[in-house]
Amino acid sequence: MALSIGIIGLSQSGRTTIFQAATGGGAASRPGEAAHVGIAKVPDARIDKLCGMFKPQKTTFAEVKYMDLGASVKSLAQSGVGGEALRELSNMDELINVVRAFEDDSVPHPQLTVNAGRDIEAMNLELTFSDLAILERRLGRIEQSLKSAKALERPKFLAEQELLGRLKAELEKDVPLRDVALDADEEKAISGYQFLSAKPLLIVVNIGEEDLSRAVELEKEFSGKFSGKGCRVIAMCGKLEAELATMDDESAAEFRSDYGLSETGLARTVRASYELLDLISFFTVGPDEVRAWSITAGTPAQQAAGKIHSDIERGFIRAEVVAYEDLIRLGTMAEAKKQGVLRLEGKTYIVKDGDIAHFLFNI
Ligand SMILES: Nc1nc2c(ncn2[C@@H]2O[C@H](COP(=O)(O)OP(=O)(O)O)[C@@H](O)[C@H]2O)c(=O)[nH]1
Ligand SMILES: [Mg+2]
Repeated sequence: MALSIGIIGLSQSGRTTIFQAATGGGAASRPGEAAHVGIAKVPDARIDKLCGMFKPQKTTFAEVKYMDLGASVKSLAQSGVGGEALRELSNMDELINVVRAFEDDSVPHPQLTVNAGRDIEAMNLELTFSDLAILERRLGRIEQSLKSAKALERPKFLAEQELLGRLKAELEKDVPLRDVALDADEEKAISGYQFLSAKPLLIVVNIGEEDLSRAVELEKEFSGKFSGKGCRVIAMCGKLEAELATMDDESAAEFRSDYGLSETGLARTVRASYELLDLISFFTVGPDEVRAWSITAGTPAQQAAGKIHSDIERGFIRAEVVAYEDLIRLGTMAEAKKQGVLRLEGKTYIVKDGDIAHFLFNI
């Protein structure tokens, strides 16, 4: 299943502009749905190289699903029957907060003035507020349950009450839950709540074209102030990215180099998203298809094989693995084999970013 990323932010901050740049402008809203959903291919130069080598009939990039929610968290909580939109947001793997830093008199700002730092803090507060409301409701219910709970059930409720109470105290100090140290059991105990402030957050500072020459500097400045565990900041010009996304590759590259940009905004966004989620890619190759697969760093080979098909995971025998750099250096699979860099790995082998894998299985 594709990784899903929810785009939030104040209105007129450039959410739709960036969403359209990310999905090549081709995203259509699904009928009956307020939010726009679009799939973006995860750009990866290694796939292009592998395609040159294997000339496959089909090329499949990893994919990311973006959802432009078209609202801030607060308005999501207030609108929507029974918080439907908020629930949708809480199902995302990651959030992107688009923050306006561009000056443009023709685009009204809901806060009247442009102040990216203020808006970042305001959205962080919206996330912690939303979580606080969920926590308080749950704590109220636990209290009710404790009144009539049987002796055997009490420890479970009391443990949850203690944990949620601790989280509540942090939220009240405006600390997002991703900053709270929890052990594995506690993580598991709260995972069902899908707390928004616990999700990885990518802050995209949407700068104006006139600030492009200072993009790196601005990114550093905002990163220093706002990045942290599970939270990163990148700066880009949404409007320029959206324009470049509609051009053919050659002209876009020319424009890009004029502006001193080496990579597309999408590539940077996706890479940052990947890093936040601790995702890596491995590849399968052949004349039929060259394909990228996303897994969490640290995934063992057998489980990685399950990404391709549950049968391969079930009947896993071993994996033939070669590192991307080795294959490119040697030019062919046959040469990789001859030079001894094509390895046989067992089910507990930890798959690395860029591994080219072929799984042998038997069912
Ligand atoms: N000057 C300038 N305008 C932008 C930029 N990004 C978005 N806009 C404009 O700001 C307005 C609001 O953008 P939109 O993406 O619809 O914002 P949303 O409400 O967050 O979805 C549109 O008129 C965009 O063209 C930018 O980087 N620079
Ligand atoms: Mg919009």
